[in-house]
Amino acid sequence: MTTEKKGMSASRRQFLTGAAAVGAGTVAATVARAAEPDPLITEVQEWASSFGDGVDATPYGLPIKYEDDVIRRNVEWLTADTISSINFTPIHALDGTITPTGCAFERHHSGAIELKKEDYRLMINGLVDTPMVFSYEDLERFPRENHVYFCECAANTGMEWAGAQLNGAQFTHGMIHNMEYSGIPVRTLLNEAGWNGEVEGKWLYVEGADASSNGRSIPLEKALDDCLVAIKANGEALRKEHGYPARLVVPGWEGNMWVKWIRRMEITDGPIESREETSKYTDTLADGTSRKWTWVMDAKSVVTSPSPQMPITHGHGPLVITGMAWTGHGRITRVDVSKDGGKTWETARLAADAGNKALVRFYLDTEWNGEEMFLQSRAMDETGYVQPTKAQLREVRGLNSIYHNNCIQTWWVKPNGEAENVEVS
Ligand SMILES: Nc1nc2c(c(=O)[nH]1)N[C@H]1C(S)=C(S)[C@@H](COP(=O)(O)O)O[C@H]1N2
Ligand SMILES: [Mo]
Repeated sequence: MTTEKKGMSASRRQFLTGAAAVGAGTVAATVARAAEPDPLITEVQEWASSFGDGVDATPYGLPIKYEDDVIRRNVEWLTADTISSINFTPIHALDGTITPTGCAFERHHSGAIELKKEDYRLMINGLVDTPMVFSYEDLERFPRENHVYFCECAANTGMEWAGAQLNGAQFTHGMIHNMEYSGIPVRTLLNEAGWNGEVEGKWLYVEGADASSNGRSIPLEKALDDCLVAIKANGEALRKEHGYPARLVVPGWEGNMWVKWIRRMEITDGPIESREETSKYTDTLADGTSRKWTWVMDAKSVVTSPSPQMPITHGHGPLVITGMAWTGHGRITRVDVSKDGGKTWETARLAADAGNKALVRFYLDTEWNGEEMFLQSRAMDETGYVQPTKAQLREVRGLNSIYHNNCIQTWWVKPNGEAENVEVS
C-alpha cells in the first residue's frame, strides 16, 4: 500500500488493519494503542471470571443501563403540561429504520388512557347499510395485513420556521416513528357494514375514545385505499401511549389523523370540520389566510449523526454520516448530502430499498480531518419532488406556519467535532 489516498475503500482498509499511513490522526491513534499492552486484552476481566444474569432476570427486556440516555424527551417550555403535550424520539441515537416502541414519540391531547381490550368497542355508522359495533375479539377475526409506515406529527420541525431553535435532531425532527403494523384494512371493516356505495364526495369521520376524541375527517378514497385499524406494532400489542388496543394508521398523512384508541368511524357526505382540522393542523400563510387539507407529509430528511447530540468524538479519519429520509407520497429515490451548506452535494448510499411511506436509512461513508462542515441532507421521492431549502419554503409559506416544515436542515460541525443547529443563507 502506498501512503497516497486512493479514495475511500483503500483508506478504510488501512484504518481497519492499522497498516500504513492514511491520515495522521488515524495512524497516531492506532499505533498508540498497539504500543502499550491493553489490559482489556491482556487481563482476565471480571465479566469473564463470574456468571452473568440467568435467563429470567428480565422477563420483558429493556436496553442495557449504558444506553439509558436513549430515551424520549420533551421540551418543557413548549406546552403548559405533559397531558396535552409531545415528546420526541431519540432519532440521533438510533440506526436502521424501525423505531423501538419504547422510545417512539408520543403526542396526546388529553393524556394516554388505559383502555382494556374487554372494554374496547369500534362503531361504524353513518352512510352504511348496517351500523355495526366490533369488539376487540371481533377485530382479531378479520384478515390482517402487515406494513411498515412512518408516522410524523405535522408539527415536527415546527419550531424552526423563524430561525434555528432547538439544538438536537431529537428535538427538531423527533416527532416521528416508523413501525411495522399488523392491522385490518378499513376497507374490510366498512365492507362488513355493507358499504359499497359511491366514494366520490364521501368522507370518513374518525374519533378516539380519549377525552379529546381527536376527531378527523378523511376523504373516503384514502380510507379505502390503505388505511388500517392496527392492533399490533412491531409485533406486539400497541403500547398504551400509541393507542392500545387499536389505532388508525393513515400511511403518509399527518400524524394527527392516526387516531389512537379508535372508537368510531362514520361515513359522511362531507367533512365535519372539527377543531383538529380547522383551528389546528392548518397552515397560516403570510397574508393571514390558511391552507386547508394539507394531509400528506412531503419528502423530508435529516442527518442524525453527526448532530448536536452526536458530536464527532473519534478524531480524524473515517467518518460515517448517517440520517433518515421519508415521503408521504410513496418511496424515496435518492438522498444527497452536502458538507458545505448546499453548495456541493454527494449522493448518499441508501441502506436498503426504500419502502412505501416508510423511513429509509442513508449513509455517507467519508473522511473528516477537522474541517468545519455545514452538513445538510436533501431527499427526493418517486414523484420527482425535491426537499426544499428553508428559504424556498419560506417564500411560499411565510413565517407564520407551524405545521409541515420539511425544509433542509443544517448542522454546523466545528473543528472540535461538536455540532450546532444553524441556518445558512
Ligand atoms: N385519540 C387520539 N388520537 C391521536 C391523538 C390524541 O391526542 N388522541 N394525537 C394525534 C397526534 S397530533 C399525533 S402526531 C399522533 C401521535 O401518535 P403517537 O402518540 O403514537 O406518536 O396521534 C394522533 N392521534
Ligand atoms: Mo400531531
